[in-house]
Amino acid sequence: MGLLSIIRKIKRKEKEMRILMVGLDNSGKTTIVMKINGEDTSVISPTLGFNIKTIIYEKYTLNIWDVGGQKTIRSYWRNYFEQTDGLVWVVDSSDLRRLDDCKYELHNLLKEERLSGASLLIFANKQDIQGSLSPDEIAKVLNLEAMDKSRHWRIVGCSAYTGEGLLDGLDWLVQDIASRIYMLD
Ligand code: G3D
Repeated sequence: MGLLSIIRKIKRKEKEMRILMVGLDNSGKTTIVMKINGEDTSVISPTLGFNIKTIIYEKYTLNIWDVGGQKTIRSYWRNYFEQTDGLVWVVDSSDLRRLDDCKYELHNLLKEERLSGASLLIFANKQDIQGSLSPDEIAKVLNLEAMDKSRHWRIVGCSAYTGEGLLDGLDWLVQDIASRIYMLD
């Protein structure tokens, strides 16, 4: 048995999921992870490298990798792709100026072979800010319908400040991954 198969087997046994949080810098990735984890979100510093948080959700252990999104470090995202079960793409729905950049980076990421089987949750974050685009509007601007038909994806509006939408999104992601990986349970 190869090493990869052994790792997969252990992972299945421990009901672990590896989730990668990406998106442009300042979209709210770190705040979302902190809010889900019940931490104080009033003091947040930019993610320069990456943070890993382990969260127990229902009967699953989620290893969430929050990777910095600054332009200069986006080329390092590929170092984190291996064994990713779920991808969370976070959008700042109030940052209309950078939506083109956001669309380009997302579609670029989705070309990656190693992420082809990952479920994709798009968080249209910062819905609490007046003038933010709705999830439907974000879906149009990002041209999500153009994605490969085999991709499991969903867009959910949320606010990392109020917590609105976060559990809805996370729940869909975990159930979708579970239905693929743990379908024999
Ligand atoms: P990042 O990890 O994607 O780079 P951060 O983003 O989590 O560091 O958040 C970037 C800024 O956006 C932070 O503000 C944070 O408080 C704010 N933010 C994150 N989510 C929300 C949200 O849902 N609503 C609002 N209004 N703001 C949000 P600062 O001022 O620290 O730069």
